[in-house]
Amino acid sequence: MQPVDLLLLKPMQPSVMDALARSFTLHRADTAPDRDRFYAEIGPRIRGMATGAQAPVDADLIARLPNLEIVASFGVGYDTIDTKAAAARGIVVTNTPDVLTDEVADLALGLLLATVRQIPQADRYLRAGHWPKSPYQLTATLRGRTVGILGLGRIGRAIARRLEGFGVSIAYHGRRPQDDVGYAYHSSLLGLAHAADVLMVVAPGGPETNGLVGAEVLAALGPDGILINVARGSVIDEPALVAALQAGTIHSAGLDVFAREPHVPADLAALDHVVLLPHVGSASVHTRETMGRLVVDNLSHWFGGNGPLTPVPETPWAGQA
Ligand code: 8YV
Repeated sequence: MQPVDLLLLKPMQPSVMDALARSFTLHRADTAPDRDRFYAEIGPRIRGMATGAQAPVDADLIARLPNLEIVASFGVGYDTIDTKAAAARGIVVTNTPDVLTDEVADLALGLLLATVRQIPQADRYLRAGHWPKSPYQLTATLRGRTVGILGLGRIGRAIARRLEGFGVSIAYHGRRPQDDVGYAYHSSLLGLAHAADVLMVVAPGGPETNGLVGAEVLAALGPDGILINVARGSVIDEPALVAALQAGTIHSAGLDVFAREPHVPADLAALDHVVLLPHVGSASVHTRETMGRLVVDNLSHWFGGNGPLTPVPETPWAGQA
């Protein structure tokens, strides 16, 4: 049997490329000299796609692939994939949930501690040789804080479980209260921001959450407030955040994600009271390898006739019970 033709918009990590190349015929869109010609020639042969969050899969692209059956995405968030256009054609989209939950939750806690206690700043201070002259300045504290979690999904819950060990109060906002947790529920984000002095953003990206954390929410968080974002940059109104940080209407921020990655606004990078990371939430060797295996396994299962392993809810497939 002929191997299935698979489209890649960009190269993926070497272990994934090797595993895919063993089972599929790979076609790279990014190295094609003439994109239109590439899609005209190769498009009809493509039955599967492996992709990551950096390359959007929009309705136009989907339309160029008339025999596409599955899009296997590397990552839990799939806001760059037009799942509506995929569902309309019966195309299954898969993501990589669960396997990165603990890794991202660990990073979120690290980022929170780094931001409150100024760990990177203190490191910079030591390396600059300032310590012999005077001790590092005293910092804010996590003691006595209420952490408000925006989005109590899998990762939000893993963060909350870790926070329990830190002795802070935990509250959350989401579409609905969840019966099996004892944390305080707020039916509005503004209510949560008033009640909390740390806002931990873990909500998915996409049109529904675009700019959700704006000037009003930041003002409600208050001058001691700390914003942590490990979700998507789009959830935050970035110019409003920069303005709040510059004016001191919030205390600080720890950000792993940005609105236009890998570009970080110069105004943000110029501030010393923020901790900025280059989207590394899931980026350990262990977790990225596990995510990569799940991408490959989703494709192998599908083309082996066994259905997808981790389809997203927006794209039910014909064989689903
Ligand atoms: C990855 C992520 O950085 O899973 C996600 O949604 O944002 C990260 O784990 C990204 O998807 C890698 O391309």
